[in-house]
Amino acid sequence: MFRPMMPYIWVPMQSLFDPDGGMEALGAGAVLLRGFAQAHDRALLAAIEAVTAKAPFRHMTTPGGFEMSVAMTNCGAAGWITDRRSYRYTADDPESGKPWPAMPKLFLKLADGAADAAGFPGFVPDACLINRYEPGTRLSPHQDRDEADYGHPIVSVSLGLPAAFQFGGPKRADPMKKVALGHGDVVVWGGPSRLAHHGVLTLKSGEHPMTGRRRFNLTLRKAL
Ligand code: MD6
Ligand code: FE
Repeated sequence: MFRPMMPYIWVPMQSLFDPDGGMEALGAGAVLLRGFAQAHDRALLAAIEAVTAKAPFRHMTTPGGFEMSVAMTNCGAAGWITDRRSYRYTADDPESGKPWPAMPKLFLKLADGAADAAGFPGFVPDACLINRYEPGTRLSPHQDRDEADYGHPIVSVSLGLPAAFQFGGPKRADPMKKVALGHGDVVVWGGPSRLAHHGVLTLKSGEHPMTGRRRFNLTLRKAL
């Protein structure tokens, strides 16, 4: 079957996850699927609760010695961590010494559905980083480059308070566009955008009916 390679020539498709068919191109290979995860919000939040009961949120330290304001945990065969040594993926949660909790089936289903809608069929992530933002926290611009194969896309799911997401290019100096990510929004990127710089500006104060004063982000990757 013919699969178009570039998002800007794609015709928006309907799917179970995306009744409105809302699709916006952020760049070559990068698509924002507005509200794609909304119908599953309750189940996603319950799955986050179940994961964090086993692997609680924590503030990790960068190799440069800074504590991250965003709290993080993981599920899946591999989990992304940072400490004084390096940024890397581990099979075990360093806090417990036990394997990261299993990836919930719903995460796999959502990741595959979103990647497929964005033109990357057959995406099977083995790592899900879960980020928790509170008002005043931010994530400085970075590239996701600790994965073995940049041929796989990344699927990112936002829940709760809205965030201003910055999306740039492969060079740090490339201009960044700002895009609002709200509850249920999903971003998929790969191909020419896989190494785009991106970040999250300081979360504004607010109250979300389902998450209170918090934003959650799931970043699903094929790391190994
Ligand atoms: C966030 N997201 O939205 C942070 N990385 O809270 C990311 O760092 C990210 O959304 C790679 C691909 C998609 C992302
Ligand atoms: Fe990232």
